[in-house]
Amino acid sequence: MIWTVTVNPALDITYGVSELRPGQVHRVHDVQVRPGGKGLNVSRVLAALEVQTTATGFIGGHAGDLFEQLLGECKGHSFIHPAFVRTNHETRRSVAIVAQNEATVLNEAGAGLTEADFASLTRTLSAVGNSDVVAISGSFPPGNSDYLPHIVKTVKQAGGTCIVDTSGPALLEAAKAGADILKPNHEELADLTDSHDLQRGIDFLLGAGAGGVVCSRGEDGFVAQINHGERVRVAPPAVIAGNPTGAGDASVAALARGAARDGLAAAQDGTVLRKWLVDAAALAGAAVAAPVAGEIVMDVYDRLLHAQA
Ligand code: TA6
Repeated sequence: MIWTVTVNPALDITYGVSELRPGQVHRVHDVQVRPGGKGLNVSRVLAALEVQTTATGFIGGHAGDLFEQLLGECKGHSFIHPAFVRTNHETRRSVAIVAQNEATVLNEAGAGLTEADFASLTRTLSAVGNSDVVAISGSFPPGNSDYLPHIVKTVKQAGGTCIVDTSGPALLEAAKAGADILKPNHEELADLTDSHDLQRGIDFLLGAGAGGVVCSRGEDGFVAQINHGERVRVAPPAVIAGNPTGAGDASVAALARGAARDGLAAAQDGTVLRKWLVDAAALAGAAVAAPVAGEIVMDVYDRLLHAQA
């Protein structure tokens, strides 16, 4: 089973405008509302590929009720087993304003969670099995990022494979806790090591305890290394125009599916890791082609996948 953990999910509101002019009044020509957050978007992309996942994290309040309702109605919902922990805090919103193939994203911080909330999540994750893959993706509410290492250790103690997509100090803490794959983007990696030398960043996180690092570089694709295995670079075969929000989530979906199918150790072999990254590049491009985060355009996915064959 693949699990996704979204500690800070969001009601994703996507506004389409013809042009974004700060300080001006805009007429929104399209509104989309979806259950979002990086981890749930991983589940939604995998659902589009008919891969079952269990989605957990925290939801609450009226926004949490709407989140739950929309999750039950979204494309592929039958492939997503919801196991969210209800809290007293209102689920936040994330607004993406899309104009001329560019997204301006406004992410609310989310409400702080309690020890009891995280104890409930730990109980939920006690069902993780030793062949399961767990993707922990997205931000943590203010004051809660210290819980990330605990979640990583809970997954590892259950024998699961842990993929973490986060940023800032939490990235290093996840490495120290033994996360199996970290998926920073190149800016997040540069911030961590104060250097644009990506290999230096990868070596730093591997040395800190991470099992592997997959660094996403937008239109330049990925550079990755699992343990002391071969370093692999993959560039997408084409640049897709569209809404870039959710592309990173789609790449995490590819890594989770690869790890569940082949096992983490197999990706020390550059051939296997390249297969994962080619899939990640194709899914990321298919996500950009979709109007909202968490969805993919299958025709674009197929075209990008076969262009790299
Ligand atoms: O990557 C896109 C997205 O998942 C949006 O759906 C929105 O929920 C946002 O990112 C949340 O990002 P954050 O880093 O705040 O968890």
